[in-house]
Amino acid sequence: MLKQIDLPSRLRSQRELINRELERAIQIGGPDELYRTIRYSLLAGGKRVRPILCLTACAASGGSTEVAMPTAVALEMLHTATLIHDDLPSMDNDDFRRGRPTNHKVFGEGMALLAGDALLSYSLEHVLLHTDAPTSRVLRVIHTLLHTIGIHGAIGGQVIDVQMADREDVDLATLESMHTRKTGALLSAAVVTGAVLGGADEELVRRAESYGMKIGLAFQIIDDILDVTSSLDELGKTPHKDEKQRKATFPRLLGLDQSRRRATELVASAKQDIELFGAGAQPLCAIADFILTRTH
Ligand code: GRG
Repeated sequence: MLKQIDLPSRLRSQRELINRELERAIQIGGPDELYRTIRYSLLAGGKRVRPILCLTACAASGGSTEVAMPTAVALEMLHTATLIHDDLPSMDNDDFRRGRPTNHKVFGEGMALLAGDALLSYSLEHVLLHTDAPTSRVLRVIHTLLHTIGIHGAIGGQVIDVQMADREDVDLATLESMHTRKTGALLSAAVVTGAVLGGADEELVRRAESYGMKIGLAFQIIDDILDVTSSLDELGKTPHKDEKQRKATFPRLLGLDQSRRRATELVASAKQDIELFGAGAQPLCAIADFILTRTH
């Protein structure tokens, strides 16, 4: 019989560890204003789901926290870069993020753009400079991260998002394709890079990728649901934004109940994908369940 995991305290201690590492990783000098702009968004809280997934997948594959930490930190930098850019007036045009005014509201659009760019390039540099692992694994991590944010990942997904604005005829396939790129790809990359650094074989990496894509889409469905059902205090960002912008969302296309059912099915299927990890699957399953029950 497997020991039950105390997920809340595990998440809390991993978040603290990651926050300490982020604070350390970002002491890089450079222009003061850029440094302040980066810190403002990177150290503003956040659930740290992507780095936690990376550390957990690495441990499930037999690797150490140390070997995965530079990539875990890089994933949070990349995620923060996408949030800063996503909030810009030319994109989603948001005023609040992580419980405070968005980056461009405080530092202006130019600095916000540059902070995102700087996080993007520095994240990859950080992995290269600090990962103590075989070169082939480090190169695979770098390739996975680049692919994930590039044309076939977050940037490609954002293009679909921009093109979808004001369109009333968006179907479920287009919506899923966009979120697979925008949200699913980075969550999946977190699990894949963790597994690669932990020394998982190809079959396990494939399973990790499939699990990551499914929990990534479920994460986005819950995000859409929370936009309808939560408050600014709970979310740390503006609620009912999708409705106001007449955006295509899962609740709009499927309704709340059906959306929740779809997320539940995805999580159940993701958990099956990783059974091959044996005992190591348990914390990954607990994180998948957390994604369904999260309140912000
Ligand atoms: C390459 C810099 C760069 C950008 C690519 C702008 C853009 C193009 C993509 C946007 C991707 C994006 C922001 C998707 C939304 C993903 C999502 C559900 C974010 C919320 O994540 P949480 O809930 O946030 O984990 P916290 O604050 O907890 O970290």
